[in-house]
Amino acid sequence: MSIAGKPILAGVVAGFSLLGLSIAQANTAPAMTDAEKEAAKQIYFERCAGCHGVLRKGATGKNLEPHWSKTDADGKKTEGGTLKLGTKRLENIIAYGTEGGMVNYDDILTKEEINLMARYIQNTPDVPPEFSLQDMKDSWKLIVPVDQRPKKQLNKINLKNVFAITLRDAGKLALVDGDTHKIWKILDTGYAVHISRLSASGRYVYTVGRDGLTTIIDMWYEEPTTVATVRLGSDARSVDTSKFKGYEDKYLIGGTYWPPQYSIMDGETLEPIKVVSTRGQTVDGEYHPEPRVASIVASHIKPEWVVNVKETGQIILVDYTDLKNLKTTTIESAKFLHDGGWDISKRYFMVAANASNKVAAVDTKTGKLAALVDTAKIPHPGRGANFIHPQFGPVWTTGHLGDDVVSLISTASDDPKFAKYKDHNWKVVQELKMPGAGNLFVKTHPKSKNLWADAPMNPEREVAESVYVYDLNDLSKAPKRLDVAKDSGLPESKAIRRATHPEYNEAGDEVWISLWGGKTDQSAIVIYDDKTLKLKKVITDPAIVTPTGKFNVFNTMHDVY
Ligand code: DHE
Repeated sequence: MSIAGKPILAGVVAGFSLLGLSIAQANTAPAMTDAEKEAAKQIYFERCAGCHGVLRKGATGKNLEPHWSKTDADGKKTEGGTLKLGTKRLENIIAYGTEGGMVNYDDILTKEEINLMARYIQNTPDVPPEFSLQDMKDSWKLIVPVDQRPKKQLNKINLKNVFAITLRDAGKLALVDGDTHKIWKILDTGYAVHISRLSASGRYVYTVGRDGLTTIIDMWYEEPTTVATVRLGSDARSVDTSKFKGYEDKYLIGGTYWPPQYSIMDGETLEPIKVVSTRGQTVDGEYHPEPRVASIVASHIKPEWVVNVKETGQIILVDYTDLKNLKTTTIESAKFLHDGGWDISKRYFMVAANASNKVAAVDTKTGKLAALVDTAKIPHPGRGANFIHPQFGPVWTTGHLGDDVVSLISTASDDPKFAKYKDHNWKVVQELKMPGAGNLFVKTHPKSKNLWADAPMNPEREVAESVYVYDLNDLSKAPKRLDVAKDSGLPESKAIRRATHPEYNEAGDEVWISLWGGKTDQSAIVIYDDKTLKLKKVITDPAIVTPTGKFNVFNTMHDVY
């Protein structure tokens, strides 16, 4: 594993360049059998497309086309490509990673698979088929029509404190009762579900798999039941519902990586209604054929969704009051847009433009960009964390994949009591030191005095298996390290078990952490008391396979973070 800013496998990485000089550069791609190509295509989709793109034009990851050339603003032409790098060098990069942030795959892929991938990416990219509204309609399965569903809640579970937990490599979702800490039900979903979001009423859970399979689960039955599914495309990451008054549970929107588009569906049945392409111009004025839809969020103050388009750096506000005559506002920001969340007032949406080391703040009241904030390297907020800083007023927080800090950004407020902080708005007002780079998620809660940060992508086992807790009453203090792997009581494993995605319960007094082991390792959900930071409970079960994201119903419904 290698993360910018950390001296990882330096000898190996230095070896790459020496090796690179001595390798004869091939002009033609290595031959592959049809069976090899099929196997490589699947691995590419599961492991590589997220960062490098289906067309391999690069985003978070580098361009992986066999040959590319570009001319910068000064007219300087540069050329490169996987053919120039050759099989040996590509094998080394895939196996050991790079200092630029490419992770190592030597503990995930076999030597043969690494060789396969090194050869595959020297061949011309396969272009997957498009996916039309008609394709969506053909994939749609209404398992239980609305009039045959329960008319009232048939179970006694406190639905607001249920956690929807992604079991990544199992292709399943666990619903866990937050009051009793007992697994309520494990349901089949799409492959490697990315996120779950809640309907405005809190009755339905929506999930989307990387394979684009979207599922609606009804929690009013005695046991949670999947009532409809639909496919959005072949590669997807985001969904959200319509949350504005009068539109509760009416619509669902989903964003796809492939094809690059967003789709609008009926919120209770998932019946496809509309598909809109995001292909177009980047903020730099170039045409992009694969601008993928990253985060999507529903506004609470307008009948709108905020749709963040990764490669173009354009943020689209989609007004859902009249789907036949769809009104959208396109806001220029920076590349490549990824994840984000609301500020404390829920007027500004804060989204990471990770390759630009910036966070864009969108003013959803005026429909304009409020600011582009410079930050440390590769901000990765998840949805971020909001609190009132004693010196700087309201701040929104992001961690960084590429730097060893957590950044606090001052956000604007309509509340006159915060007017005195105006000069700080849209600036990083404080950076909290982390033990290294590789953070993915931060979290706090209005009732808490703690800020939690993980570091699952850090190459050091000790760091990746722990979480760090800052005391909001005294941010000058170093964070407290909680060794989640050790606290889980599980036997040591060869692979790193990454501690990730802190999530509060409804009351804001417990924090749940996923201990994300390998597919065949025992994983766990480790729960801490937020006040004492003492271990409260370990949920472990053979069914808890590779847990990653966790979404508390109440906090997700109301965007509490
Ligand atoms: Fe995520 C959110 C994309 C890898 C766990 N991830 C998101 C969002 C996007 C995204 C666009 C925002 C969705 C939204 O809010 O609507 N993630 C990607 C990738 O492209 C990437 C880098 C590579 C890939 O192939 O998918 C990627 N993500 C990962 C992981 O490896 C993680 C750690 C484990 C996993 O389950 O795959 C992971 N991503 C998450 C989680 C969220 C997320 C838990 C939701 C955070 C939240 O609190 O809302």
